[in-house]
Amino acid sequence: MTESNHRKPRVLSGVQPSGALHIGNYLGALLQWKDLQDTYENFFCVVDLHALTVPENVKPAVLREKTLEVAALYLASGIDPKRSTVFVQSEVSAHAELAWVLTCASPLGWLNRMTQFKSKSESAHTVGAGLLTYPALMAADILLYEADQVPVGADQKQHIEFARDVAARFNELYGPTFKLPNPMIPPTGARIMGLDAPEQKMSKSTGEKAPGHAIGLLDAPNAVKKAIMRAVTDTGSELVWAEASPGLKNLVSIYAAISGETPDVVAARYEGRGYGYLKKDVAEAVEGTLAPLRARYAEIRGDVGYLDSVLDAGAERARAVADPVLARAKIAAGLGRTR
Ligand code: AQP
Repeated sequence: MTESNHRKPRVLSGVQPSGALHIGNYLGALLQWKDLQDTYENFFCVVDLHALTVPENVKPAVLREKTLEVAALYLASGIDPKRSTVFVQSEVSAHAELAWVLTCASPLGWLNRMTQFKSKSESAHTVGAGLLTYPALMAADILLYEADQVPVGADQKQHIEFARDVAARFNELYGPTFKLPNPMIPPTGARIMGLDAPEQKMSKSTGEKAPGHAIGLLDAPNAVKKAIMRAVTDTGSELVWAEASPGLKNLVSIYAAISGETPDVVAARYEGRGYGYLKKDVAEAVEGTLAPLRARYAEIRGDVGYLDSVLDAGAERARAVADPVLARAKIAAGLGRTR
């Protein structure tokens, strides 16, 4: 842990290639990643091992394609591979190896308490063990890079607290080994709700099944507009911010996260006006963000070999950081013959 005193602080984050990325993933995660690139040393991975936790949801050929899609969306969102290390989690074997070591250090009670496990296991056809031990894999992702900060949406806060707790437990069991990470959650856009059901978080997996739930980053302009214009609000017709329903608050949050204003400032402009004005402006703001992103995405996917070269170089850089940390953890735990 000594070299960490001499380097830029580090950031690690990732997205699962478990479906089509949506505006919540963008506003909660990707948008903040982009702005961290000059201040931090950044590691952004496509966490494909996590996408296996509900295997029925992602067929192998789809997983391969989604992995490339997510990586290309990172770059299209402004992640610069010269300043940030972009890689695929399963191509750096230290993640799976450390995940086992941390799974063994994870009390079952802690895993059982995770709200994401509870909600995902309710809807899963068969509940795989990986769904339960997912936070230990996520802890491995973070701890391998000695990340200082983990920029995520609000739903991942509990998993980062778990990573801190398991790191502290490992350090207690085997001596100081891991640095404890901190969550970095944006003030606005950290929890974008489903457009069809604003009491539920917008999620990739629900978006795959329910049209009108999510705004996909690669959705066609008319689909984006339609989803926003049809977003569930309430039976009123003019905005009264003090009494706004979850659906209206969600639309205002989306606008505020894109414009960089606070929700109160945005809402003040629409106070007493019909919901249609707000929806129309949200649709324009979202399209203003997505149009250039889609164009850049098409360029990246059209440049044969470019994405592979970025991911090959990223995996190599990631291994150079992760492998020594894994080796240190294995020695600390008494694994293998090296002292
Ligand atoms: N609705 C959301 N609002 C704000 N941020 C969100 N994130 C997810 N949903 C929202 C953030 O996006 C990043 C990537 O998430 P993930 O792929 O690791 O998994 P997740 O949090 O479980 O995301 P989804 O979209 O709900 O996917 P599925 O349906 O596959 O589980 C994280 O930083 C997350 O906080």
